Parts: sequence; C-alpha cells; structure tokens
Amino acid sequence: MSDQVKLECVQGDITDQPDLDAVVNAANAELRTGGGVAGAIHRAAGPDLEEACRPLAPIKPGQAVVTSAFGLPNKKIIHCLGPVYNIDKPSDQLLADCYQNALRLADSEKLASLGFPAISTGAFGFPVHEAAEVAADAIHSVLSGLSHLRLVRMVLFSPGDKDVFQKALGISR
Ligand code: AR6
Repeated sequence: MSDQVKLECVQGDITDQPDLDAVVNAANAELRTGGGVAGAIHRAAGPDLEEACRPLAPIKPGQAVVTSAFGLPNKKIIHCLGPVYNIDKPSDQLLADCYQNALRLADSEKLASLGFPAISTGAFGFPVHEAAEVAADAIHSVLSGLSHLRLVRMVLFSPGDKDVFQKALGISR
C-alpha cells in the first residue's frame, strides 16, 4: 500500500541508523569489505559479517542478498551490487533492479523499515542526479506491492546529495 509507506531523506551515515530494521550495503561482487559504504558497514558489523557473506558471493549487478547485521544496530543488512556506470549496461535498469530487489527482499523478511545509501554514486561513478531519478522511479513503482515495509529512508553522506534525492523523490521538506 503505497500511501502507507513513508519516504524520507536524511543526511548522515548508513552505519548510524539505529531505528531502522535494516540497511542496504553498496557492496562489491565478492561481498567483502572495501571503500565507502562497504568499508564502513564491514568495520561496524565486525568480522562475522564477512564470514556470513562468503557462501552468498559472488552476486551480480542488480542482485540483493540478506544477512544478519552483527555489530550494526539493525536486524539485517541487505547487500546490493550496483552497476559500474556505463560499463555494466543498461546501467539505469541495473540500478533500478537494486532498489526493487532490496525493497522486495526486505518486505519478504517482514522488515518494517529500510535505509539506502546512494548506490553506485561513489566508486562506481553514477552521476548523482541520474541515480536519484532512477532510485525515485524504482522505489515508487514497487511500493504498492509491499505488505510489511512502512518506512524507506535514503541516507546521503553529503547535504547536496540529500537535496538532489529529496527533490527526485518529491519530498517537500
Ligand atoms: N553512509 C552513507 N553514505 C556513504 C557512506 C556512509 N558511511 N560512505 C560513503 N557514502 P560507494 P558504490 C556515500 O563508493 O559507488 C566500494 O569500495 C558515497 O559518498 O560506497 O556503489 C565497494 O567495495 C557515495 O555517494 O558505493 C564496491 O567495490 C555513496 O555512498 C564499490 O565501492 C556510494 O558510494 C561500490 O561503489
């Protein structure tokens, strides 16, 4: 029920969202630690996360898998492999797949709240305006099919990215 799902954008750190049931990792194919979001999530979750990820890897662009959150203050982590911009094609569709697969997986896990970083906009080179439009369309298009999710939060590292995502999602504040 789309009118029952709240969408919001905040500026902050994806590893510091204790009120969310789950957060999304902008992962690498091997589901190992790395830079950016993946590094921050693995550092905060601890070595048990890498152990839990091993049997699930490798994943493909657009795919989403779930693990426990270990040392993170959430129940679960949903790991998505975003596309490398203009190398994994079609990049827009693969990025949309990440958002949609993550939302459907969270809902199938009966999670009520999920936080996303701006997948693919760091090391993978996606322009933030384009990524925000793709994310907004992808999120809006699956909300009506979800049963358990009540809150979707975009967590952006920079204030500028927060403004871009807020506008794309049609959030006035
Ligand atoms: N919380 C929220 N957003 C963050 C955080 C954080 N703690 N840290 C960075 N960002 P990236 P990608 C922002 O590179 O483009 C990794 O090395 C960041 O400013 O984490 O999907 C993996 O191992 C940017 O806007 O993800 C992969 O190999 C956005 O999150 C590869 O990078 C995504 O940046 C994945 O690249």
